[in-house]
Amino acid sequence: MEIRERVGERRRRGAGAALLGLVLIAGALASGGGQGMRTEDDPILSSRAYRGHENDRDISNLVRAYPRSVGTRLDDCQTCHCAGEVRDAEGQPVDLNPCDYCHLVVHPPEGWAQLPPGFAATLNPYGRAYLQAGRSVTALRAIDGGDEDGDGYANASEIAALRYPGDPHSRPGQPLCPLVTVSAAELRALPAHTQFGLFNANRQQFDVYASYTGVRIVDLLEAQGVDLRGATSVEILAPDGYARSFTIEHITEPYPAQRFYGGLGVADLGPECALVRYPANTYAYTNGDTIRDAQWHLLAYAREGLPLEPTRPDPASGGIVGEGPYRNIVPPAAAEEAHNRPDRSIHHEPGSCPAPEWDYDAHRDHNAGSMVKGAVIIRIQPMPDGCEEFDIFNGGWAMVDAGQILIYGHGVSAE
Ligand SMILES: [Ca+2]
Ligand SMILES: [Ca+2]
Ligand SMILES: [Ca+2]
Repeated sequence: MEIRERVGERRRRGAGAALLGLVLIAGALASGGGQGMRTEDDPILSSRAYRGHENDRDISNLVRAYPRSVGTRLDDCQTCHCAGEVRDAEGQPVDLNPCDYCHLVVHPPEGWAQLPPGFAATLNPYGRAYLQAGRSVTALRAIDGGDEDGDGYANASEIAALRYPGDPHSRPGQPLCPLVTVSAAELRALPAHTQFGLFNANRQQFDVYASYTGVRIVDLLEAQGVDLRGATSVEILAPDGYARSFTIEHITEPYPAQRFYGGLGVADLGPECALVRYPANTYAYTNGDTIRDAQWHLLAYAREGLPLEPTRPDPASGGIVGEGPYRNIVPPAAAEEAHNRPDRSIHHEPGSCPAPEWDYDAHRDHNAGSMVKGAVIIRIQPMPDGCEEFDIFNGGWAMVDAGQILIYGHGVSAE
């Protein structure tokens, strides 16, 4: 499922710009590695665990100019990059967070319109000023006194208060937006739902069938008194900066029934040509069977009946390991059933294996990427005016450790 927010009327919110996905973009604020201790003599480097940018130049400049920003919410791409609205293949407006918006420059979806024409178009006013001033530590200092986003606060004042200098909805002195905290015990007290289904990956050799247990997100929101009337999207965020956006329908309505596709594992096609990993228990389904479980957007806490391994940063790879304590489960949802089947990796040479009908197909719903490992925040757009959102970069990993979920945004009242 791609990120889609079919919304008639929307406003660009500061918090909307805070939605972060994986970031691959040259020239974007880059991710550093690890969160080790540093000494006076060490160069100040970004603390972001997620690696993916071409280089660390811009984020290193920011944290050198403003050492207190290391490891804060400012130590990230959205300090200089903006969200954006585009049109999907059906002409519907789609609101994208800064990462997904910037990715369109490299990976423009077929038939989409109003895409950013280049990286420069993905910069917010602060990012543009930095670029124009020379894209250096000196450049950042030179624009210290400016108010690029026009919210009445100088860039340096905003940065000192850990607010976004390129986003007028983020301002020093704002209170935290109303939020609710859901404990592990509270989550497990809600009705549990188990569903078996497909994880279709783009790049990995293997797609996976697995059984996840958790709480339907719609049930979780209802139990917390969240009023979804007027909401324009629901976003799932993790502390490593990964986030995905979903339409309200993706939360409140069931997904299409799934079929089971057997005979695609190593035992069937050999180690080179196999494309699916099956769990020990496949519930006696045979190829083509309809899976009995109703398919919903879940917040899962168990896989094959076992608690999910907590997510943690892996400095060696720059990525993460684990997937828990919570992960949102998003079933395939293409309109055509044939697009909800597994396929081989995008890196697989087409036609080089038997059963080429299972070779990579861009039309299939590669739903695995929509499932956020280490999900700790459910944010509902549009964000209310005049308040600041929770700082996931400082507080997110502690929530992973505690097994907590935070919910905030549109329709959320304080606890
Ligand atoms: Ca400002
Ligand atoms: Ca601001
Ligand atoms: Ca696949």
